[in-house]
Amino acid sequence: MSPEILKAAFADNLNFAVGRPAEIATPEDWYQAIAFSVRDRIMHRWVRQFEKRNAPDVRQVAYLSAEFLPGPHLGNSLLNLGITDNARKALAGQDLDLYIGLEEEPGLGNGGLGRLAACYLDSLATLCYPATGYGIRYEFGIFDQSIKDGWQVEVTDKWLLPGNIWEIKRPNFAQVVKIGGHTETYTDEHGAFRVRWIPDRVVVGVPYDTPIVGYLSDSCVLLRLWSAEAAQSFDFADFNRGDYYGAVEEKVFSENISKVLYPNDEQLEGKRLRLEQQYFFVACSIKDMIRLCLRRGSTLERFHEMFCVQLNDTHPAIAVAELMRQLVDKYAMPWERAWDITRRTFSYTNHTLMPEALEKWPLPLFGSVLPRHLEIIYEINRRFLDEVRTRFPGDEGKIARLSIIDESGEKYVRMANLAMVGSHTVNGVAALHSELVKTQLFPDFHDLDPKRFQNVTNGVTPRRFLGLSNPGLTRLIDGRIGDSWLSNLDRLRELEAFAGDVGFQQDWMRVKLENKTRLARIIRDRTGVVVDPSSLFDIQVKRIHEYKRQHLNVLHIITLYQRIKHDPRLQITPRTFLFGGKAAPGYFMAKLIIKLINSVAETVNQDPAVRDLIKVVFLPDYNVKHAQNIYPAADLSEQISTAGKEASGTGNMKLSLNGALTIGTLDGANVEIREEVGAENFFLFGLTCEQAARLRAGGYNPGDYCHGDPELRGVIELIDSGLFSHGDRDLFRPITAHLLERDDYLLMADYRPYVNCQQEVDHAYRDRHHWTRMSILNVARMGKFSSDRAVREYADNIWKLKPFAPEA
Ligand code: CR1
Repeated sequence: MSPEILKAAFADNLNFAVGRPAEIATPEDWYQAIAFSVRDRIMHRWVRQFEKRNAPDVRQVAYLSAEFLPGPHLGNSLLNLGITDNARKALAGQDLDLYIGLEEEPGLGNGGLGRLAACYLDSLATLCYPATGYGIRYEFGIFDQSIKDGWQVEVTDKWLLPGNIWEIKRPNFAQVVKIGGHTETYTDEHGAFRVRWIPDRVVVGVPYDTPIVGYLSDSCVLLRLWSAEAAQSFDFADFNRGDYYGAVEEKVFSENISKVLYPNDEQLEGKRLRLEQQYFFVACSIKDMIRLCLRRGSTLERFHEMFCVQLNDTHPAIAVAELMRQLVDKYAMPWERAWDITRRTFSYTNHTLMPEALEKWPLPLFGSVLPRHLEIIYEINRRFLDEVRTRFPGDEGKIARLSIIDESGEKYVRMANLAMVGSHTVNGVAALHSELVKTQLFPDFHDLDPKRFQNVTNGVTPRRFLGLSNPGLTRLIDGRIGDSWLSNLDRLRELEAFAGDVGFQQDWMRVKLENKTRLARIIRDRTGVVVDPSSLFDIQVKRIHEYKRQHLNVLHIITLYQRIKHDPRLQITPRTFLFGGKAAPGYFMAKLIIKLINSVAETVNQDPAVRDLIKVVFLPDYNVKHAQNIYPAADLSEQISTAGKEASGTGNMKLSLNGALTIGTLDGANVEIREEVGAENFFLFGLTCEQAARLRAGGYNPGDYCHGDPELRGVIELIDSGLFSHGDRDLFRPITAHLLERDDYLLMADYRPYVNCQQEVDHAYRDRHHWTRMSILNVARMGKFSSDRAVREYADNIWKLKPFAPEA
């Protein structure tokens, strides 16, 4: 697409879609004109694909996810369409990056799980797989984070306020969803015994479609997000009776369902509204698939041949019961046949072993929202447990553990068990995690049917996280190995040949320094802290969680601070410690960790004795947009979770892909990253998962580690002294007390190995050529962690899905 054509398109859209004369157009107007022009081109591909997509033999994947975190669309769509340079030319003299930067991102996810879903859509589109991502169009996404006096403050995310150019409302495909009420039995016209559900509320789900274009692929996938609307805007019956406000209230009540994303990451929120959200988007999506299936002239007998449905964690697991309800209650299919179709349709990805994340719903709550589904679940469970009993007669313990209903105390519906029973395949998200899914999480299901268990190690899209975010490095790589690596990441391996090339190393260092300089400017503008771009950028960005151990990083910072204070002539590698991440609003310890980071930052950054050797920064409001500025500037990637706790991690992949070296534990995908890049190019420390388990089993006493290590004791005492809290000795006591008394995440045990490993990092960074060689090798060996590889594995091994056209 030539610059001239784009120029005309921008002018047309400024005129016709935005309605502003060029002379007075603001940057926001220009952003809109460009976005409309890009959307036009995406829509053109979407329409062109219509026939292919709707051919009778095309099977497609529906990716059901309560969260999608795509990031701003404009920059990525320009890149994927291959028109960034021409758009720049078309704008002759205007700043395209400024316009790109104006876009609000759809923050419809918490962290890794939602971002993974977005990476998979990018790869599905790029690889020409027929796919739809189904989710919720939250009016308010994940809160914006600001920092006041060191504390996190949550601000409502009003992402829709400026309007959203990328979505198209499709009222004609709206679906009605029932909620609450009771069930009745009746006999149908053939004399068969049937059940009907009389709800006490109905809401309408209206889909908003965002087409996602693949990288240079001519192909699109759809992100279809459901928004809740009142069944009728005004209930005129009430209105006529004079209950005007009652009618409006009902409307507000219905629209609540898609109002706000629950801001918990790996923490169950057992609220009625959350269950309603889950059911709402699942019911709309299943009905949408049934509609498409029938429209394409197929019968529901073939539903599983037309659709495979991936459950992104247990949030959409109610889909198992909903498909059964549709097939049995609405379409009068015999139970056995419906169950066979259901089992062939679903597969389930587990994303966490954290017990507090495993979803379960109190039975009374579940029954009051979904009375018919509860009955269906009882029946699924009865048949399933009968089977189990024949295989393991008399093993009541096993039966209790496998049951979808937890009856050990207060009764619950276990969503993971429902997902397991209703799926043909379950997978974990990294090799280690998938093993733990078998041995720790679902050992009884594994005994029952080991073939059902698979692993698909996560991946990330190199388009957004290298091509778009790191243009400097992209150009440098292009210059050596050509540009086809963005769609074939294994080709990065050709960079190995240049790892020792001094000229290439210098270019590599120059690009890194440019990226760090840019980030330093952002840090100064957003926090006022001045950091030195030539210092080692040590970065930990991710949700704040005790198992991710941001506070272990802080213990290291205080250790260095203490050493510098004790020895005024100490020479260490100057470092900038950068943190970013949100804490769940109700997670006290995580919020206190943010306060601790900011308090240590305040003290350390201002102390002249530190001689600027270390700087500590907490960059507020970590999101996809900010992440894109941070990854390219990282020297060191902190992946320091307690072994066995991080299912995979994906930030670890993005940082490594941008040339950061990792300091990390043998956890999640770190294990495979280390295997790929080579142990000599990875800073490993800490307990393994088995060692951690043994330590806990033997009666772990964290206090012993502290007392046996004077430096560690000094660090804890310094926190407790009030030095970082204006004399308040109690402020951080919940953290230090927990570390000394319980230390669930084994910081005390891992402290010394971590600090020693950091010393190796310090030394290694002084040899810049060697460091740069390691950095190049990290990038060269990241091929495995492309989401293209992951999506192909899902397609080949789980979905049995074929791309539209054979790949070139
Ligand atoms: C895991 O904690 C993983 C992502 C994506 C998260 C993280 O290690 O990379 O999923 N889990 O698979 C999660 O959000 C609800 O669970």
